[in-house]
Amino acid sequence: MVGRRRMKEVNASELSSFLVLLLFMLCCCSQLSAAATVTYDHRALVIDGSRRVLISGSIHYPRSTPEMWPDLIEKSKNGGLDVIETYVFWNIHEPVRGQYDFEGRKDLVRFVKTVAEAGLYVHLRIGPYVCAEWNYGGFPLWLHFIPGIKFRTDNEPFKKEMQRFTAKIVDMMKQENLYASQGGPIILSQIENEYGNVDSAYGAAAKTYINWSASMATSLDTSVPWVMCQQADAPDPIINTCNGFYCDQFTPNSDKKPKMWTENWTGWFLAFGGAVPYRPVEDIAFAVARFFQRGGTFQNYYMYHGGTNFGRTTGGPFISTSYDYDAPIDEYGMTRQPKWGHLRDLHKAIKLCEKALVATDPAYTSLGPNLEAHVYKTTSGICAAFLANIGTQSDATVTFNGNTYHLPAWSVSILPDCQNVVFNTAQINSQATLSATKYIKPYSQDSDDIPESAWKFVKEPVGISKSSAFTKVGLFEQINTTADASDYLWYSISVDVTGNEPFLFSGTQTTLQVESLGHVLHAFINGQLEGSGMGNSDNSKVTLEKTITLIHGKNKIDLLSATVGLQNYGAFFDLWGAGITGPVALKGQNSTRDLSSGQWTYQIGLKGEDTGLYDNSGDSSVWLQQSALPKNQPLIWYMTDFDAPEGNDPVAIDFTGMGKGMAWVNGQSIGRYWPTYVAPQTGCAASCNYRGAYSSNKCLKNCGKPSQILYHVPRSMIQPGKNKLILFEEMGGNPTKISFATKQTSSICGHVLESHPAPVDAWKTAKSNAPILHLECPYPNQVISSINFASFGTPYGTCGSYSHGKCSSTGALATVQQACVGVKSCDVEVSIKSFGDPCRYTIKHLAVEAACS
Ligand SMILES: *[C@@H]1O[C@H](CO)[C@@H](O)[C@H](O)[C@H]1NC(C)=O
Ligand SMILES: *[C@@H]1O[C@H](CO)[C@@H](O)[C@H](O)[C@H]1NC(C)=O
Ligand SMILES: *[C@@H]1O[C@H](CO)[C@@H](O)[C@H](O)[C@H]1NC(C)=O
Ligand SMILES: CC(=O)N[C@H]1CO[C@H](CO)[C@@H](O)[C@@H]1O
Repeated sequence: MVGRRRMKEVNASELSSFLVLLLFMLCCCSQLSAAATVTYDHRALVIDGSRRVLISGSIHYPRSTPEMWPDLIEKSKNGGLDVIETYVFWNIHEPVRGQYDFEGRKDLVRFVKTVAEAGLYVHLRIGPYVCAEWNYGGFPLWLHFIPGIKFRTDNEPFKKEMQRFTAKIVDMMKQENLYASQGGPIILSQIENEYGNVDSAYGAAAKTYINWSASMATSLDTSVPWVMCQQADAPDPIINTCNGFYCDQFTPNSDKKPKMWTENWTGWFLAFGGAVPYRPVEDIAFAVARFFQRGGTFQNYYMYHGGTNFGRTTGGPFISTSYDYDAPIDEYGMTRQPKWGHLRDLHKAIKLCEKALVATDPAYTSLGPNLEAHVYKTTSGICAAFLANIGTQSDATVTFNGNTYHLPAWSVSILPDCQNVVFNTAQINSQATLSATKYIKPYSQDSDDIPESAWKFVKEPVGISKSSAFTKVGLFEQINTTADASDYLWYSISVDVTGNEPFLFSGTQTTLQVESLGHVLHAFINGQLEGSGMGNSDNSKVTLEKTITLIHGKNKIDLLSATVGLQNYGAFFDLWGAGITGPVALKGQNSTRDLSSGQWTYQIGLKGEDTGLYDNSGDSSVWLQQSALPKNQPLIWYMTDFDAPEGNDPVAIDFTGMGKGMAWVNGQSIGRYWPTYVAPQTGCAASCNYRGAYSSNKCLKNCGKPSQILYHVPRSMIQPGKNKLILFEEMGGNPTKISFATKQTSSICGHVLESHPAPVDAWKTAKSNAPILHLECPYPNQVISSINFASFGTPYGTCGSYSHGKCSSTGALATVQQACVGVKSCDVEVSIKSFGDPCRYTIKHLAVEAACS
């Protein structure tokens, strides 16, 4: 309307500049409409003719919900990412050959568009082998049954399917105009995945397969570069890239390709039965800074948000349902602090160096043993420097360009003007947070637990109960038999006993011996659970030996074998077996009866899986409600209603009391639960020294405790009012012990030394050089309500447990209260100017703990 009224008065030239402006605004407001060319040279990816320093992070779309995506991507953008990387998960998109599914969490196009709307780029790693701790590495199970197929090698049936799916995804992206050349966000794509780690096992065919993969991908004509990670011999024009905890020593296989890091592990994945791995942020920041110090221009965090393995998507065996990964955004979508903030500060510091980084290769000078300077300096005088102390023991003072700098051990300082330090990887300025798990009442306002009377149940029959069961001679491998249609396979046989059999001792006792490839085994004799066994993520095999008592006459032996995620990594991982391959025997003192080649009856899956118990879609009259709810008995389905938790905080279920099984909320699987699988007692340390090379078992916590007790229920799975929770309990548990919780940030903390650099934001604009302690409430409508601790001097401890040291300024609490209480965020200068000097000649620090409400 405004436009039309003005139109009368404007002349032609004004009109045309108005139109140009309009066009310009349209192009800038939506990344989807600005076409860009993407190429590369030896320094960097080149977008529209400019070399770029790009920070990327992995978010796997099916590991969260479409409702979570915008917030996760916004937090990634605020954390300083330019690119979101995701794999494409073939097996969820094509569960049956030729039948595609791109709905809900599988809506790849929506995910890519959500990233574009935030103004970020996408690195689409199609694979289609993805590893990713994902079931069967992302391959659909039906692939295994194609005659003559051999995975990931020069095999026609395999190549045909791989090409078909890759082309399908590329076409889909093209149709939606999602490639950069079409104005979309995709600037990079990946074919295959870490094949170089295993290719020697595939012999000469590996070489021809990789050449074929490269030319197949290139022929799809995406107009953006392709990469292969961990593939030293990636043929031109494919860029070979590095994956690992550190990639600074990596060089690409051609001086025409840039140094790119496609997987930097921000933490590590959790397995059922394992302790919880974490990676200190000082070490990740060190690894990233070292990468850019030594010539890198593109790096990706694996994972930036790990998320959840819903349903039966975990790889394995034994990958847990949580895929939190100790990532900068936690499983629930909350920023993990100070990891997220410290890396954000690092990204800002690196971006301040971008002009110098893209202009030239670094020049290296040694500043002493373990002390390195890399300088990016252009002829026009732009200069950026990275100073590193790669020693693990002692801090150092170095002289560089005539100035002296303090370099803590295992740290990098970034100098965007070759003079002033804006960031040191070991000096954290950003705030920490303490997150709390708040237990809530899920049922009614007067009851803490869901009362026993609110539970209904159905007993899953022991042994064969389905008409589709079949009998065969001998023991069959499980995955070949079930095609992974279910975790479960029953192996049943009956044995007649007269009492005189040589495999009996003391009456009708005998030893049942079962050997299984795993992953979990339950042995029932005449309907009773007699023993269970399970493997672990290192060795999935199970051996069960158990003295049992048989009866005269016919004895039923029902063995239930369960998988916990199919193998996703290693040469020929697709041929790993599972299930009971024998022997199965009854052993007496002198004589053994081998049942392995007997007549076995097989049942794939549970009866309740067939009749729709998990989403209550079948006959609801089968659910029983009795005064005595069966507890601690195997093979029970449970159902109850719960109230939608108030508010918007992320929701978790605490499965304390349960054994092992699967849970569904309103018909959607939130994954396998297994709170009884406890991590080993040893291997954890009270604290983890970030100095020195990291490895996946260096920093572990939670030893002797359940690997996973809390399970994420995304808000979008919960409806207002009543909600249905259904469980299948395999081993035995007490569902009345289950509790509900929400995840919250309970405190925010800062701990900054007066020797830290000033905030990177204040570069060149700050009035003083002093570092700043910045506090900010996590939610939009909150303000800082109280300061629970403040000390300037030598306080010690961590967020939630700070204590005053020998030296402490008396007015610190009042000063911080004055600056912070009642506002959403505050900045406090960490210097004697603000606090006075409680102890001269000592380096002082400010520690603050605050609450928001
Ligand atoms: C693979 O391609 C490279 C060039 O890209 C060539 O040198 C090599 O001989 C090829 N290898 C095979 C086994 O075809
Ligand atoms: C599965 O079946 C295929 C084809 O029948 C066979 O080659 C393979 O060895 C079987 N796998 C296992 C683990 O038994
Ligand atoms: C088993 O062997 C031992 C010694 O060889 C013998 O004494 C015993 O009677 C045998 N038991 C059975 C049940 O055959
Ligand atoms: C070589 C190696 O261990 N690669 C792993 C890197 O990390 C990703 C994600 O955890 C795994 O999928 C790879 O197997």
